[in-house]
Amino acid sequence: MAPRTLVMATRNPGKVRELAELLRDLEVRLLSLADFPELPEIPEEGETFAANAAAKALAVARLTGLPALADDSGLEVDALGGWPGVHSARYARDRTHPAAPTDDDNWRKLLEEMREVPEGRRQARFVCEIALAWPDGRLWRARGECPGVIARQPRGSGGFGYDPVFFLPEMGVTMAEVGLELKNRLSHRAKALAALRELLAARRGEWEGESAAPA
Ligand code: ITT
Repeated sequence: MAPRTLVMATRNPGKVRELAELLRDLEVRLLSLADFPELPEIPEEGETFAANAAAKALAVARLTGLPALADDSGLEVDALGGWPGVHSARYARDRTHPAAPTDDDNWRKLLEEMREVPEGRRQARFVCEIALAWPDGRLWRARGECPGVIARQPRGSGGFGYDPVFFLPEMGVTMAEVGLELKNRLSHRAKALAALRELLAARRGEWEGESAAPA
């Protein structure tokens, strides 16, 4: 029987680390875009997480001929009208930072934008849309959210992206302080993947026999 393989359609090493751990129990060979250096950049021009995740998963499935799992995610901050949202990865890009900003550039800009926002109005949520595409164009998707508030100072060194400034009030720590195991129990990514696995388990007959069996 051919090896069952799934491509994680991402170039973000933080996502690869978390997804690989979340999918560890599956009998699936996991690849990521690091294994396909020749693939072109896939433009993320959608206005929603769902549209971007679907576009990434479908493009990578078509280009590799393998089932592909994409994650489009970001941070929605109420006081900023939902920004940075789908712009999260490029939030700090401007004339002085024309190249891809680093995670630190992005959260520093966020703290600056939030400087005048009082306690009690700093609610935010991480959002993750997961899309799983087959090379023939079939697509499955699911969403997960994780609520929190924007801290005033960064804390912690785990995770990636905005984790150091994303405070979890019930736990009294930032997402960068909880460690991979706990993050993978409460994060937006973990919830989206759990929802996808439930969907796939409920509709097993529709994909069984494919080259990846993510349920
Ligand atoms: P790929 O498109 O290659 O997957 P990317 O980093 O460009 O990588 P997105 O367009 O989905 O991915 O942007 C996601 C951004 O949202 C990411 O760069 C972080 O800034 C932020 N983000 C998403 N999930 C996060 C998490 O779990 N913790 C902290 N920040 C997160």
